[in-house]
Amino acid sequence: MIEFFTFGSTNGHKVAIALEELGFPYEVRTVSIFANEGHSPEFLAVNPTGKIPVIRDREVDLVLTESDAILLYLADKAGRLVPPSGKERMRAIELLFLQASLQGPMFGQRMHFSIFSTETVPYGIRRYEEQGKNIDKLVDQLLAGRSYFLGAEYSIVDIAFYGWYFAAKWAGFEFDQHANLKAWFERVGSRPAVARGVTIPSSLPRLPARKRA
Ligand SMILES: N[C@@H](CCC(=O)N[C@@H](CS)C(=O)NCC(=O)O)C(=O)O
Repeated sequence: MIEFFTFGSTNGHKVAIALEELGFPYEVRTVSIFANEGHSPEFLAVNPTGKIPVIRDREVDLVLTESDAILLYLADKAGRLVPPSGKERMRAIELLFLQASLQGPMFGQRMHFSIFSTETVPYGIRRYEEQGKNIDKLVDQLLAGRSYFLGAEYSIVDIAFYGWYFAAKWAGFEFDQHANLKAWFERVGSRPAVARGVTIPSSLPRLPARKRA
């Protein structure tokens, strides 16, 4: 059994989608970020960063943090949704690093400055909205001539990128002018496991109005 510490937010939804796709039995432990439960002594003992998602795989006594590391672990455990070896596997890992080091942090800062910040900081809004647009352009190029990031096969790379695109759309950051990205977003979103995953343990919250620089 897998214990899944999560919340209704982007990085949690990525892991929820993977668990639903792969069909592992799991138990949800909701950690409310809004109530600061991630910083309780009990949760900090599980993950010192205070962040979700985290899984505990009781079968092998493993606690794992970082959403993309968790996606890779679950896909390897199931033997599905990631190439098992060779150049294709390295490409998948390269794209997971790209997601975790570029799309996640930049979209996260954009969400912070344009939506959640209690102050209006025009430089922060401009910088991260610009970064977001550059990433949309890059992702559109990466998806040119292919249905999914790795080609014809849906994989955990799609799940990794989908989490933040789902939140971007929710927050009103449009990317429909990029035809490859738009078609991929709809293709991935039409999967039943994806539709379920973005509601586990709850949907994204209603957001404050978007700020303008
Ligand atoms: N790099 C981490 C980021 C995790 C993350 O930022 N989680 C957010 C929710 S989506 C969180 O727990 N925020 C609460 C906090 O930072 O205190 C991952 O990919 O898992």
